[in-house]
Amino acid sequence: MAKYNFKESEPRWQKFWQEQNLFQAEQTSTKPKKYILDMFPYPSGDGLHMGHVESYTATDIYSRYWRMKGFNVLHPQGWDAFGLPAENYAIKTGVHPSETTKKAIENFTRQINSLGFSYDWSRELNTSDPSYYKWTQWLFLQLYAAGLAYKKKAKVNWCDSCQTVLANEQAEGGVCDRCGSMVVQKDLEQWFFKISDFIEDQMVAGKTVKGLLSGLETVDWPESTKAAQRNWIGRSEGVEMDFTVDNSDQKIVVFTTRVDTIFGCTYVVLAPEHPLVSKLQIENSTEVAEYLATAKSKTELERMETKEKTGVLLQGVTARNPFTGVAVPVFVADYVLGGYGTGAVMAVPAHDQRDYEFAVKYDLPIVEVITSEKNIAVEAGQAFTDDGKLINSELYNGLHSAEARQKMATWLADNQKGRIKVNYKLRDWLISRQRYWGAPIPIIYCEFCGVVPVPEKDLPVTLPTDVDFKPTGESPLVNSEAFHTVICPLCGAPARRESDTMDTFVCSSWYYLRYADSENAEVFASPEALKQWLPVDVYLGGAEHSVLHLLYARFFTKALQKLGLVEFNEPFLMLRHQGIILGSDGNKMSKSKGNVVNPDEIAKVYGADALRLYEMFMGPLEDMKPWNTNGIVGISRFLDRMYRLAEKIDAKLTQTGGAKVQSLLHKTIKKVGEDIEQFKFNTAISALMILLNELEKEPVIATNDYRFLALMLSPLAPHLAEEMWQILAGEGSVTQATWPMADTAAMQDVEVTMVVQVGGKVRQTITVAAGLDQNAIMAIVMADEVVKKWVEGKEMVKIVFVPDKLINIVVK
Ligand code: ANZ
Ligand code: ZN
Repeated sequence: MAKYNFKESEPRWQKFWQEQNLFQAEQTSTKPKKYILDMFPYPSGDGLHMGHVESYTATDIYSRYWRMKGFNVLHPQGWDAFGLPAENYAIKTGVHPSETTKKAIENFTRQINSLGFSYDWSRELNTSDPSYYKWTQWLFLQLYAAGLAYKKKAKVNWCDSCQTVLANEQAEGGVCDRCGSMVVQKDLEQWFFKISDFIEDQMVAGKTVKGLLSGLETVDWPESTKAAQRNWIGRSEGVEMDFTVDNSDQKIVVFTTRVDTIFGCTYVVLAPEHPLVSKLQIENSTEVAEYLATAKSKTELERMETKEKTGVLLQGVTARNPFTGVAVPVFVADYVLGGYGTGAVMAVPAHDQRDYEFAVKYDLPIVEVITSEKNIAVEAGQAFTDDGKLINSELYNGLHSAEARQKMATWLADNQKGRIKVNYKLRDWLISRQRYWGAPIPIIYCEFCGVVPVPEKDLPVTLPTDVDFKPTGESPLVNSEAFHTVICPLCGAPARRESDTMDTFVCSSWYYLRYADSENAEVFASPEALKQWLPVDVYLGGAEHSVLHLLYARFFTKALQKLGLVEFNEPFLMLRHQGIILGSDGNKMSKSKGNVVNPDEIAKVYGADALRLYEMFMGPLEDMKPWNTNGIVGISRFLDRMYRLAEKIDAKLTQTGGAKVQSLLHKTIKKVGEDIEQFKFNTAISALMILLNELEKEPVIATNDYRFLALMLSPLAPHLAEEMWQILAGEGSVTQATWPMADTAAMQDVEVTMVVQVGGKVRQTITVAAGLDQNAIMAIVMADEVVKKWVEGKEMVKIVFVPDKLINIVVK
């Protein structure tokens, strides 16, 4: 038998699958459904990388497996096609982003098909296609009508190099997540989505719409991803309380999570942005004005960094502690942020590190009010920030922090000096971008009518082609005549179009809905199609999307549920991440390091099946793993040995080997199925390797047992499996065959070795069929010459029997 020729076989099967349309989800079906989704790729000019191959192989195995288990599987693919790289390329070269994108998609499609992934291409979508972004715009209008999309002037993250604003999530750590430049703050009119409305549960028409926090409890996601989302939302429970300002009718409202430390408050701090700073009677107003000017030039990150704290005392201003009535000084300091809580804090230097540093620098009193066993507070040169027992706190002395917080909150409420308050770090989602290659925001500004939504019948608002790509800080759309010549849909006066486009994350926040009904020209997806397929059963993608994309998609689903457009609350019931594949040198694959392995080249040398299997065999799916080209050689040999086992097929034989081989075979069938269901592909493959080793020891192989191998390999190495199926003259395609059932009877351990004791002493061991009962074992044992000798002439008092392990005959 010749060596397995993947070069000839793989393209042939790929063509066959496509011609037979084998992977199209059934529109009507009595089978149970499974919606298995990959995070769709941005079609970059670089083509597929090994990480794509890893996750697409995993979902492909999973999809093929569930099809064989009798499920109606939806496994679509599409393109997250808008975005900056194509536009930046256009700026450099003048090639229109739509052309670059089209080329990249062609290349991606060729690569994906060459690896044998079983996508339902009939539902392919492209976010930059007007037939798709028409619905992105339509959904924007629904959010706008419901008050969930709004425009406001705000301090926003601005990237000077990308010449656009960024969402908070794209400017983490104060750097642009696109280009790495420092982000600056600018005051600009921008569009926002009210993601903050969906943090907690809400009642809508008698039904609960679960929020971004509690919804997490209903999904099967990695704990670390749930934690990242909770952390980003940053729910914080505390109180707001009022410090009255002496000789004034003003009060300073502070937010604190540690009201239990109130007796240790020795001063109050306002953020530079706080409106009271300009309203209070300040004696040193020139000094304060200078300080405000320097604070203004700093970014939020610079302000939060634990560098030396700065601030200015507001001379002539004092405020009263609501509990003690004691007057404390008031500072303005930029370590307090204007955009969080109330923009004012009560400072407790003994128990808050930032306050401590500030107090030391400005020589302010430090009063301890919480103790622990080891009282390390001030002596150690830092604040004691844990909970503990209250001291120096009048009638609250002796209480534990948690108890004191409750009692104090009640006292504040009873005396109308404060209230329980929950704050969140999450800010509304800034979605407008001053760029070209995105979905235009469907809004018209009229001199007479104000902000006018584009009427539905005029959607999509398509991107013009007469644009110049040089970034100017305004969208390139601003300068397009064609785009702007518009009349107000309400009054008919000449009007102006919104020239910003939407963040590409808007497009990817709802694409999983569109796959249910991607051709529909009447609605974004019909209610029937949504009911048939959604929510997504299994979603796979990189852990780097733990916050941005996944949070936005969850928000969209919840908003659409509130609007009655979908009937579910969470878009992705089960989520898994694939680990990063490193270069063979252990570093992240990158062009600059020269350690990039190109899937095309590997597939050319070893075949698609070998590449697929190798990536799955490298280790647990979610782990970070270094590439090793030697590893794939072993895999390709394994595939060839599987194929050539056919040489030993004996058509007359009904089963291969004895009961031991059969037991291993059926155990393997069980294990491979269970492992695939749990995304444990590496252990599924090693089980098949063990089985192959055993089968190779047999002189002849039964047809039916070779058939089992073809079936088990079908999800994993689909091309080879088809070839093996052909050798067996199997019907049609193995991908349409039914997943084999393990025979539990055959799986039993066929023989066991038992210990025979007489009077508690080991006298013999016997090898017998597994599962025999006490009577059967006694019959065997009593016929044994050695045992006979030990019991002869004695009275049997008792028999101790442990099935398959031991029999002890107690004699007198
Ligand atoms: C007094 C206090 C005493 C505090 C103590 C902490 C420890 P999270 O958990 O992040 O919500 N804070 C409130 N608003 C702030 C602002 N705009 N800028 C900077 N800091 C602000 O933290 C809440 C705590 O952060 C609040 O509780 C407040 O300091 C501070 F021993 O109040 B605390
Ligand atoms: Zn008008």
